[in-house]
Amino acid sequence: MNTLKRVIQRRFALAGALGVGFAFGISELLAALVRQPSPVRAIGDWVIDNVPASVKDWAISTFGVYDKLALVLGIVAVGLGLGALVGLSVRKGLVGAWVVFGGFSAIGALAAGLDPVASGMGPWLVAVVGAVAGVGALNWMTRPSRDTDLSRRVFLIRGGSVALLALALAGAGRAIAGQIRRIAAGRDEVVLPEPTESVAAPAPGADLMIPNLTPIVVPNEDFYRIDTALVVPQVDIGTWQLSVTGLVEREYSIDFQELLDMPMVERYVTLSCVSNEVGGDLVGNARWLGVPLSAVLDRAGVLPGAEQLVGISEDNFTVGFPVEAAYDGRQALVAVGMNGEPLPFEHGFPARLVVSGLYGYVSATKWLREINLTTWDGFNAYWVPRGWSKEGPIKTQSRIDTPRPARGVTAGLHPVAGVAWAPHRGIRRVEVRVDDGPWLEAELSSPLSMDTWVQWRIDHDFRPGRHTIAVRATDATGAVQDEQRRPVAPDGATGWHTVTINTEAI
Ligand SMILES: Nc1nc2c(c(=O)[nH]1)N[C@H]1C(S)=C(S)[C@@H](COP(=O)(O)O)O[C@H]1N2
Ligand SMILES: [Mo]
Repeated sequence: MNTLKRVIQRRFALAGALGVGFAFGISELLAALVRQPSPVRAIGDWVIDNVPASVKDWAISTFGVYDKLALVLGIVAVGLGLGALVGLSVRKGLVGAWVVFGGFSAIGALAAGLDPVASGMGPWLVAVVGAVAGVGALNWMTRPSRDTDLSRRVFLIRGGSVALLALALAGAGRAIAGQIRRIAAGRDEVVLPEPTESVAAPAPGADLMIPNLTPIVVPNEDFYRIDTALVVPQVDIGTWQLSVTGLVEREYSIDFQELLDMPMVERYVTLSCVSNEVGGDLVGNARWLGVPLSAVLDRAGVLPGAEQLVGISEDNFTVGFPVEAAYDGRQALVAVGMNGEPLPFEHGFPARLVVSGLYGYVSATKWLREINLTTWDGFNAYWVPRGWSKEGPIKTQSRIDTPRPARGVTAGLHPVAGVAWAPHRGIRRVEVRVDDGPWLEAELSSPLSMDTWVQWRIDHDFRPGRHTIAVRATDATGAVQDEQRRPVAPDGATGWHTVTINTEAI
């Protein structure tokens, strides 16, 4: 193939990719306007719900909190790649283009139809318009010279316009969708009630205030976020209802105001994700405002046969945990407030479950819609058939926050500090070892409660050179954190966190 021919081939491929980009852009905007899930979002949601657990572990460990962005970019890349192939065939006619654009749109519409927010033919409208617009754009970019050669000038002007327009449409679609839902949700209007039982503000010794040490209460914007939602559900509190169903004397539903009118308490509780690696940051501590779960259940009257409490979200995510967790004295809340504000959308507005001592995947339903009481065998929650343990008590863990190799450390006296948690058991002791030295007991922050993490610190005089620091915690029952390294699946990682640094002489 000569060079000119190759250049032209490339132009046709690019035109195909741009056509798909245009179809994506139009469908983002149209989906926002008619309030349907966009095809990219719907396909992403489908992928999230259907990938094997091993792929999900890989995605979280590779991309961390950017796993969803990576998925969206991946879907867009596949689309553009298919578009490029179509572009190469377009000189023989538009049949191939119709097949691929139509097929991709149909998949988008089918996936969107599975989404709880989809309505009727809405997803198909978005799909048809997207496909027609995509093929139309491809035709427009390539037609003037399809049977000759696609001239550079024509292609630059038309291809460039399509690219810009596609980006503008997609951007507008995202912005409008976000804005529409934000306003409709009514979060800005929520006034949280005063708790009947409030917690004291952290005493001076509750936060050791060491540079680079995680604060004892993590601000909402820094709090880790893990969920299966590609687009954060923004539930309208005007229509939101919480239902309590299943093995109860009287099922009931209440609206948001009725929930706010129930007795409110405030609790510090540390949440942790089962996917948190040893030393990882998928753990956080906040002050939650909410109704005790026991009060929500008592209003329905739990029947003796009820063993498992299933929390169901607006986006049909489910958790399941023993009903006793609502009654055995641990802090279990239907929470509406986080660190003094209504729950952020990312963290479950308008209401979520918070259960001390249980990993989030079995307990912490965000965007809560229904609490269903059933038997232990009666239901498997979302992650159970995906290979995760049916019960998920949080394992005792500790983490070194400072020093860390990335920050570079000079020789001399430095604080060694971090956090340790064993929610609802509490932390009795944290020990630190540098190199082959003895285990030294660390100073602990005064705990906010037995449901929260503590900070710990020792000071160590580092000689120049390579040092390995290890930490281990002992919970209030006297059990020492498990030394054996185990992966996060199926029920949470174990092992001691170690950090190796190179200190340099000053
Ligand atoms: N609706 C919904 N709730 C959910 C999840 C989810 O995927 N969907 N993930 C759970 C998991 S695995 C964890 S670790 C916590 C995380 O809560 P956060 O994002 O507020 O930190 O939410 C839980 N609640
Ligand atoms: Mo999690």
